[in-house]
Amino acid sequence: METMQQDHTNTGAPVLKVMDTQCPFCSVQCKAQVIEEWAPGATKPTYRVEPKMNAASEGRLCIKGMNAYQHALHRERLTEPLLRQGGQFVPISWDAALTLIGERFTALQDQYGRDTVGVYGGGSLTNESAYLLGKFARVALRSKYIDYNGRFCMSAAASAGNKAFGIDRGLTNPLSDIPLAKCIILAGTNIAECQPTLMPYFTRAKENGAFIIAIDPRETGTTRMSDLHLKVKPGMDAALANGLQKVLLEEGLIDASFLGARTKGFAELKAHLEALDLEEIAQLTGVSEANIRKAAVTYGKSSTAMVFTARGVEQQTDGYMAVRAFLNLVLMSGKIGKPGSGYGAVTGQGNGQGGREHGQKADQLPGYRLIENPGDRAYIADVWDIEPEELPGKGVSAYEMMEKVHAQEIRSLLVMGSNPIVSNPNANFVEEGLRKLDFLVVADMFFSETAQLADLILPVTSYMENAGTLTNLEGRVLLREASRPPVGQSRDDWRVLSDIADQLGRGQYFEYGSAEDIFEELRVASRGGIADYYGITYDRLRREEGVYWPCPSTGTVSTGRLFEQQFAHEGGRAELIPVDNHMPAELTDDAYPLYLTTGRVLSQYLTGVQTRRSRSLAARDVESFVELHPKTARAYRITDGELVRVTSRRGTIVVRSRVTTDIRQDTVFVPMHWGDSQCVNKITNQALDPTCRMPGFKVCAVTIEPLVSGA
Ligand SMILES: Nc1nc2c(c(=O)[nH]1)N[C@H]1C(S)=C(S)[C@@H](COP(=O)(O)OP(=O)(O)OC[C@H]3O[C@@H](n4cnc5c(=O)[nH]c(N)nc54)[C@H](O)[C@@H]3O)O[C@H]1N2
Ligand SMILES: Nc1nc2c(c(=O)[nH]1)N[C@H]1C(S)=C(S)[C@@H](COP(=O)(O)OP(=O)(O)OC[C@H]3O[C@@H](n4cnc5c(=O)[nH]c(N)nc54)[C@H](O)[C@@H]3O)O[C@H]1N2
Ligand code: SF4
Ligand SMILES: [Mo]
Repeated sequence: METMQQDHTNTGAPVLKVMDTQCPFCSVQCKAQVIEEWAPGATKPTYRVEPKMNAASEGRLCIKGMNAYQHALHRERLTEPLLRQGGQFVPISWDAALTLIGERFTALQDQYGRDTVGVYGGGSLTNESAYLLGKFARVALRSKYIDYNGRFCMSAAASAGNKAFGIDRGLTNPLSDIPLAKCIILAGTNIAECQPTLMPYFTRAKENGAFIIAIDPRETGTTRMSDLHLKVKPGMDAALANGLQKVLLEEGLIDASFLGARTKGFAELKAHLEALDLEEIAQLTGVSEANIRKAAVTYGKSSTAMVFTARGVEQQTDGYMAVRAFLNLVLMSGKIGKPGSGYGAVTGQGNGQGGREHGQKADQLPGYRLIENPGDRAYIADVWDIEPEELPGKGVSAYEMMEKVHAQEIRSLLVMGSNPIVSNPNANFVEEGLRKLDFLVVADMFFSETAQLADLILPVTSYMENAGTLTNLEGRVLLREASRPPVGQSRDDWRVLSDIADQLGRGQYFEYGSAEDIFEELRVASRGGIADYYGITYDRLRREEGVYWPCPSTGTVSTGRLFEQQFAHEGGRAELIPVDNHMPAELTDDAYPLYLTTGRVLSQYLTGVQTRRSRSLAARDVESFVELHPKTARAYRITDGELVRVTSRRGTIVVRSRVTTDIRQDTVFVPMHWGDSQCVNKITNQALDPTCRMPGFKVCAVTIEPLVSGA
C-alpha cells in the first residue's frame, strides 16, 4: 500500500493501536476500528479494519468502509498550503497563506462588493464545519453567496419533505422498521451498491414475506432482489407514480379516514388523477399497465409498507414534483407514521442529512431556519451576537453560483469539501468559469481536479484525524472521534474557517477551542428550529448509539419514527398536490437518439478523489464505462469492451462499452466517478428543477459511436 513514509523501526514487542472511527463515505455512517500493528523489527505498520457494532450498521462494513483508511494514509495527502506561482504550486506557510487570503478577499470585496467572494461547501463536512461554513459566509465574509454539493443530492427530496410533511428528515422511520414492512417500493435507489450495509434489513423484510418493487431503468444489485422490477424510462417517475395513485383510487385502496383526519388537498388530487389516462401513462413510462396495476394493488393491500426514493427519482428537472408524487402515494394509502410504514429519501453523503440542516444552503440558517424569515434572522443574529440587518439575504443554488462565477459576478471562491468541476452538470462551462476567478481557494486533502485550478490550496485533516458529528440517513446524530494526529500541517476545516475569519477582522465571532465548542453553539442555534439538536451533547453521543433529531431537550429519547400523531405543519396535516406527467428537459431526436442516465458503482465514491487513492478500491474499477443494451450496441456497431464516444449537445466523452441486457434499449448509463475525458458531466444537461434547483443529472439526450470506426 502506498502509505506515507514511516521512518522508524519497532525494536520492542508488537505494538497495537486501535482507533475507533466511522466510515467517511455514505449516509449509513458505519462504525469501525482501524487497527495499526507494528510487528517487532518492522519499519512500517500494517493495518486492518474491523466493523464495530452500531444500531444503524449492526456491525457491518462494506468494501469502501473496509478500505477507506488507505486514502487517509496515502502519500499524496496534502501536507502544507500550496500557492500557485507561474503555473506551479509551491509550498508556503500557513501564516503566509492566511495573510494572502485576508488581503485578496478584502481587496476584492472593497473593489466589487462583499458578494464577490462566495463559499461552496459539501455534505462530507461534519455538522460543526458545515455550521461554521454558513456562519463564515454570513458573519466573516458577509456575503450572500453560499451553497453546497448537497444541492445536487438532497434538494428535491428535502423540498418535497418540507412541503408535504413540514419537515425534511431522510427516513421517517428507523431502519429497524424495514423488516416490518410487507411491501417495499425502491424508486431510483441502488442500495446494494450505494448503502450496501443496509441490504440485510431488506433481506429480513423478504424473509418476513415482503414484496419488493423496484423502479429503475437498469437492472442492478438492488433490482435483483425485487419481486417486480418496473424498468421505467428515465425521467418518467412522476407519471409512473401518478399511475400507481390512479390504480389505488380506482381499486378503493385509499385510507379515507387518514386522508380526512391528517391531510389536506385530496379533493384536487382526486380530480386530477381521475382525469389521467393509464394507457397513456404506460406508454410514457414504458411500464405495462398490468405491471403498474400489480405494483399499486400489492402496495395498497399490504398491511404495512415503505416507499424509498433516491437520486434516480430526485435528480430530475421535476425532482421536487416527482418526489411529491410518491409522497401522495404514501399519504393516500395512510401508510406512514406506524411501525413498518413510512417513507425514506435515502440520503447520500456521510453527512448528507446534517449538511443540509445548519446553514450551508443559500436560503438557510442553522436548525433549518430560513434566512428570509425575520424571526429566524433575529434569533440567529442574537446567537451570533450581531444585528439582524447585518445578515445578508439569500443567495443562489450551487450551479447558479457557477453561472455567476462564469459571468464574473463572483470573482473569488472558497471551496471546502467538493470537486465541482467533476460533479457539476455542464462541467466544461463550470471549469471555464473557475479558470476566470481572480482568486480560487480550495481546502482539500488531495490535489483534486478542482484543486488543480486553485490559486491557493489548503490542506485539511481526514476523517481519521478530526472529530465531529454527522447525521445519518435516519436522522441519527453520531459522534466521530479523532483517532490520529493531523498529517503534516493539515488543519481541521473548522479551524481553517476560524483562522481566515481572524484575517478578515472577524475573529471575535470564531473563537473555538474544539469541534465540541462549535457543537455547543450549534445546539443553541438550532434550538426551537425544525432540526432541533438542543438536547444532543457529546456526552450523550458517547454514551448512546447516536441520538435522533428532533431532540429539544437532553431528556428527549426518540423511537426515530416521525408523524405517529401528526405532521409537522401547523395544524398537523400533511399536504397532497396534483403532479403532472412531466417530460425530461431534453428529449431524444434524430441527432441524439438515446437517453443517458448516470449514477454510481459499488467501489467508487462520487468524483473518486478519495476512492482512487485506495489501492484496493481503485483496482476494482480502473476506468469509467458506458452500459448499453446488446441491440443498441449492434445498431451502433459497438462491441463489448471497446472505446466509445458519447456525445451530447454540450460535449463528448470517451469511455469503454459494457454490453448488457441489464439496461433499457433506449438508454445508456455512465457512472459519475471519473474526471477529464471520462467526466460524464461534460455532457449532462444543466437544466434545473424550478423549485429546488436540482439539475437533471439523470436524463439527457446523447448519441454514441465507436472511437475507432470500422474496428
Ligand atoms: N458506492 C457508492 N455509494 C454511494 C455513493 C457513491 O458515489 N458510490 N454516493 C453516495 C451519495 S452522495 C449518494 S447521493 C447516494 C446515491 O444513491 P442512489 O441514488 O441509489 O445512486 P445512483 O446510482 O445515483 O442512482 C440510483 C439508481 O437510479 C437509477 N436511475 C437512473 N435514472 C433513473 C430514472 O429516471 N428513474 C428511476 N426510477 N431510476 C433511475 C440508476 O440506474 C441507479 O440504479 O449514494 C451514496 N453512496
Ligand atoms: N452526473 C452526475 N453528477 C452528479 C451526481 C450524479 O448522480 N450524476 N451526483 C451528485 C451528488 S448526489 C453529489 S453528492 C455530488 C458530489 O460531488 P462532489 O461535491 O464533487 O463530491 P466529492 O467527489 O466527494 O468531492 C469531495 C472533495 O472534497 C474532499 N473532501 C472529502 N472530505 C472532506 C472534508 O471533510 N473536508 C474537506 N475540506 N474536503 C473533503 C475530497 O477529497 C474531494 O476532493 O455529485 C453530484 N454530481
Ligand atoms: S460506504 Fe456506507 S455502507 Fe459502506 S462502510 Fe461506509 S458508511 Fe457503511
Ligand atoms: Mo449525493
